[in-house]
Amino acid sequence: MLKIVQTKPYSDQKMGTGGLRKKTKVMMQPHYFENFIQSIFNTIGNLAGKVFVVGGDGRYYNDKAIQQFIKMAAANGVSKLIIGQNGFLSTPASSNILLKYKTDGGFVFSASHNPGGIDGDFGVKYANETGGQIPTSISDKIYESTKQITEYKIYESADIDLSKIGNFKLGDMQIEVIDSVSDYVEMMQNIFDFDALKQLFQKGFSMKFDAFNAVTGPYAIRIFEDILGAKKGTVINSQPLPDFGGKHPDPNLTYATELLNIMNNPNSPDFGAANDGDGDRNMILGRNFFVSPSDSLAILTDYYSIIPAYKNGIYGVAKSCPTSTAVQRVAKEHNLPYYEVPTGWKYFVNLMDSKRITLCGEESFGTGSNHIREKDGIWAILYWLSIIAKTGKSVEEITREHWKKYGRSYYLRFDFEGLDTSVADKLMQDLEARLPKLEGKIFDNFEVSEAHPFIYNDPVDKSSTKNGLIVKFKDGSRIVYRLSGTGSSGATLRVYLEKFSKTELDKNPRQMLDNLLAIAMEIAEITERTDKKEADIVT
Ligand code: G16
Repeated sequence: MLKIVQTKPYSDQKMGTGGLRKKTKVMMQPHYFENFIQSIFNTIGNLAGKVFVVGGDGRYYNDKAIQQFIKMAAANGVSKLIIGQNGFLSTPASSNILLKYKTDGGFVFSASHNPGGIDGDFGVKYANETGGQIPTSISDKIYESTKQITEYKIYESADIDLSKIGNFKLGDMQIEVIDSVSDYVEMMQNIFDFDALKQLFQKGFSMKFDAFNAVTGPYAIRIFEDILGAKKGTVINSQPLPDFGGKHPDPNLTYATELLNIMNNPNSPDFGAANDGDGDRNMILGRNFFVSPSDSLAILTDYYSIIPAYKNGIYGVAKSCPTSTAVQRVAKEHNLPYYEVPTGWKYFVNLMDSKRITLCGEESFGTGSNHIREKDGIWAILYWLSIIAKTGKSVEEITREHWKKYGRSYYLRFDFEGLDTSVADKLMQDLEARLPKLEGKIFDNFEVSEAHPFIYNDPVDKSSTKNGLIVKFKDGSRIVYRLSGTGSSGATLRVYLEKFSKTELDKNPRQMLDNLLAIAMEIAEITERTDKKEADIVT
């Protein structure tokens, strides 16, 4: 039975860098989730004939949210939903299904790398027919709609059993429950040479993959263990759990401690990797060796010609502004068009759709290509394995060779977390106002060559976006400041540091960047304004 529920707006439903992300308990407030979904439906308009892909990363409240979503979609006149079995779909798998079956959009219920559970975070990522998350012009309209909502529509009915693959109906709406993994596997088989990868494992190559008890476990087991023949037990924490087993599913040097402990000893496997909660981020490790995401993008680009899907050439390459300049040097060497966009995968989508780029990546552990319109964690791992299979070299050897050829961008990100939003906003505003006066100033041995906000003019839709503040120095070093757009409360100031060296290739990044860190703290008056003497997280 169709029901119309009266509701009142919430004032805080503005999407950030990757959809709406909130504390789980905030999302569970009466009508909160429903208001947001109805606002998206209202913004889309006529839903007759529309088909959407739906899934999530298995975190707490996923099951309830998906059932509510199904009932609201039916009540709003959606024609069909394609849903991952048990409600599971990784973000890259969802983008693939969305494009493969030419649907009108996709919903992934995930707060990505943020912790799950009732005391953790919950989120909604919404992609449109491009396969990528919606541009700001649309998310602004949705936000306006959330501020005016008075009612939502929902079907009153029993829950749909999502454990069974097959076709179902709710009212006039069709529901197809699909295997969450098989379309994704087929796509990977079309990109990479699976026979070469099988041979690698046959030769005794060993690896560990940490799925953090989130959505990628079933994908990783199917691909690495069942198909490629990696040893059973290669995938750890493979069972998706509502609270991720208490783990923080953020693949970086701070949170992937279990995997780092496995990899940081002389008898470790040859290769280590992890994905985040919804499977779009990746971390790459060798034996006792970490590959920074910026270097990873540069190395993948350098080797594009060994990958079957890219061997005939790639359009170009892009990175987000705070990501290190390593890939820019590779683009120059290969004569590839090169772009720099604001933080947020959605900014790569126009460049892919207009055939300007094939590969792209970000410092925040995301790499991907135009096979879909999201970053893709398992894709990045298969790409690295392909390079290893082709060259017969270790992760460390491949990375050191890269530095030898191109020089090394020492790179780290410092996060100052839990800041009062007004303090953080004021810090950025005042810093922006001071930037013009910085040019020519000398701090320690560093002379400022440029200081300005990062402004991106999209070559396709002609929109203009300002995100982050850049201070560049004469020797090529850079500081980038920006506020995170993925937190669920308060503000996080991110300070990204990069120092390039052509000759010093074997230093400790922290030591190489220490002076620059002190300068970055001084320029932005971080301690005076936030009381923080050091960053909370360094990645
Ligand atoms: C999201 C976006 C990424 C972006 C990241 C940045 O990632 O999809 O493109 O790099 O946020 O986060 P922040 O604004 O906190 O720096 P995800 O994996 O959280 O969806």
